[in-house]
Amino acid sequence: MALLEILKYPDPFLKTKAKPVTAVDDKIRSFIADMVETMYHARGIGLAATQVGVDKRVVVLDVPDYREEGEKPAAEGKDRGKNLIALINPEIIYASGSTTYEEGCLSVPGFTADVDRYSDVTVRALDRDGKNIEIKADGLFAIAVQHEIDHINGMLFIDRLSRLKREMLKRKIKKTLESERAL
Ligand code: QAP
Ligand code: CO
Repeated sequence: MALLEILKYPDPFLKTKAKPVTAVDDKIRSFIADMVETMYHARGIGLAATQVGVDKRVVVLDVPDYREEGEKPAAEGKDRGKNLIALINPEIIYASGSTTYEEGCLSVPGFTADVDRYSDVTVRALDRDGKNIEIKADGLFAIAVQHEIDHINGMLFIDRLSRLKREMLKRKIKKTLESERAL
């Protein structure tokens, strides 16, 4: 097990469209274990391979069932591991409805924005054993799955905002990064 380095916006690797996994073997399972460890260490609820500099279609998620209003979306304490899932080569095969949620991202730490997405999705993927699975998702889990699949397609939540909001947020991030560098 090992902690991996999480790439931060504007790292150009985050724009990579990741390649499908061709064999679900021990090497992939070991990488998934490292991703899970890294996600928990960073107190996230989802992490995609692209975020740790790996060009593979793999995501891990552990989305808690219940959160207090305004609480950070971390899977903590007894909830940790309860909803843990790894998805290999995930694909959205059905989507409906719409929802808006204030999203954050481990690759854009400290910033959030309201993002519009489907409220309900069905995802087809391979699990850690290479078995075909199909998952119906709603609520925060549906949002998280779409957010992570965006990552392996080279997209950040910032890219889902209207042009004006996107430019405003990018400017804010740039200014913050510049002031941090000046320290
Ligand atoms: C993706 O995001 C997500 O800025 C996972 O300071 C986002 O785990 C799924 C995090 C929204 C569903 C809804 C972000 C932790 C974690 C931060 C995360 C931070 C600390 C983000
Ligand atoms: Co993210």
